Amino acid sequence: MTTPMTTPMTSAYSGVDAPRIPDEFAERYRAAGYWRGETFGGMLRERAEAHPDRVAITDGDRNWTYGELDVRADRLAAGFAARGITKGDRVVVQLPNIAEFFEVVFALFRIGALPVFALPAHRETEIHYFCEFTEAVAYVVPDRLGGFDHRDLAAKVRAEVPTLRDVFVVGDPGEDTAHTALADVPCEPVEIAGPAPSDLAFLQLSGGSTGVPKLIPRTHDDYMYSLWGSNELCGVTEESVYLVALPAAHNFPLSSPGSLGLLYAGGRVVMCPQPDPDTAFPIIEREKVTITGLVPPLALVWTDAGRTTPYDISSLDVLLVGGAKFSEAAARRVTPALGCTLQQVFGMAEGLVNYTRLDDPAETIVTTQGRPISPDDEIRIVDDADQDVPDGESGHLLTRGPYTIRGYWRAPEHNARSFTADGFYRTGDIVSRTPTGHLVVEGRAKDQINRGGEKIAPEEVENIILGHPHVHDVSVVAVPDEYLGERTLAYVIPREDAEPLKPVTIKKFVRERGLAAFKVPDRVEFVTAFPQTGIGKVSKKDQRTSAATPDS
Ligand code: OOB
Repeated sequence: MTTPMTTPMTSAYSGVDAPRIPDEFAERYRAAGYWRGETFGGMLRERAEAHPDRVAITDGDRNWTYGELDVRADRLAAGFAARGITKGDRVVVQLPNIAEFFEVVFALFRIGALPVFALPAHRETEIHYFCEFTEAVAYVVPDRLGGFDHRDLAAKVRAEVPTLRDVFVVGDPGEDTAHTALADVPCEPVEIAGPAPSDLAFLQLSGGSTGVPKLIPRTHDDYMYSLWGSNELCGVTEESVYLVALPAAHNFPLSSPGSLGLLYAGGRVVMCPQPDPDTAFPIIEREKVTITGLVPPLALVWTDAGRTTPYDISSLDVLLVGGAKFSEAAARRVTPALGCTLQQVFGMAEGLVNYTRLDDPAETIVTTQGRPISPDDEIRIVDDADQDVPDGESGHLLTRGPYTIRGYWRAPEHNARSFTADGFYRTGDIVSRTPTGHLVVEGRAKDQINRGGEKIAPEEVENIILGHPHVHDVSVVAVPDEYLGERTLAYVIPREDAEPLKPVTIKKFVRERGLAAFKVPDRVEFVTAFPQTGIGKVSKKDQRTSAATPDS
């Protein structure tokens, strides 16, 4: 076995690929104690040394202790390094909720290579883009998932993206390399120059409102603060047991406080393969889960099931709900049905996370989306001209702070629009603030659809549909939906000489182009023209209104 010697580098992330938090702010955040100078690799090592035999990850019948996870991450880091993966390299990771997710990402963290967190639902269009845009050197996949063969997808993408040297498979590798084979290869101990705390740790995906998802560069320092800051507000201790019910790679189950928060606290992370109550409730009973996070549609399903479930879910203390607006009526039902405290969370992969506090009055918990983690999270609520609105009024939410990015990765033009000159991130959310400083999400200014917490950039779907030979024009909008909050509707203008089109033809076309299933329009309607705004742009507002009106 090899144990990589990890020597933390002092050279910090230079900021060539994305604007970094300016030095004067970084100094302030360090002096305030937010940035503790830790790295993910070092954090795991410390926990493993402090309590090697405590269980870190439970996945079915498998229980990996902190000691075991640490050794596994080391071995795999040595294997990755032996394949030429080095600090700063990008590796697209697309794994489901399995223990190996942590083995892989901690191995990459140790090296200082950057995981690019793809979701299991992503397909060829997205994966090709992530690999090509980040010039990824490797792609880590499961063998098959839900009837889909990720090795076939990997083979296609590898043929198209020259930088992609390796595909590593968790499971049956087929013609690629098993991740276990990597860890088994005997090799000389390798000297790995690990990352510095101010270096990038990974690239997270933005929900996006443009044709392609933007990549979010997070550093060890800043992300680690969001973890321990969340732990304090969510009551996480080494006794806590967190259920990863949402896709593990998403920012919410990863860090709010999520699996990484739990590992930071020395608690236990339990993997849940599917988030439905029939799968999750028996796991909660068996593993005595104390805390988990859900998007609103799932919270509704859990609340309904909780009233009559035969399983004992009384260990559950805290249910976090976020990712999309949780209606007040639904929020009121959580505690009576599930017997736990509701904590609303309004966060974003770009940084800022707001929580209702566990000891907030019940009314605050059900009517607001919480307040920021940090006293140094700066919040501005402004009108269309960037002027601050009076307290209590709605406006655009701008934010800057110790764990919010100053720019996307390799996207200078987009950054000029998404950030103010003095570094505030334009969240695209419309909010108001209560006298206690709690935020209430009132709406959204960005052209994005929030389908039960899954974000869809209409432009990305429109670009695909425009590729259909019989389509003249298309506009994708949100339609209100009782269960998901919003669903998607594609208004399509067929070409004049087109063969008659059916909704199913368009949906099939989008699916075949290799887009995640949640982005396939729920409804397709054919029209002869789009409503226009005064200056001749497509009026999505009018389209949304007519879509929301029955029998329009
Ligand atoms: C979370 O992160 P993202 O990056 O997938 O999406 C961020 C966006 C926000 O800008 C907002 O538009 C929406 O999702 N959102 C909410 C919300 N939480 C997120 N809108 C209304 N109410 C809420 N409670 O979704 C995310 C990241 C960390 C923790 C929780 C959620």
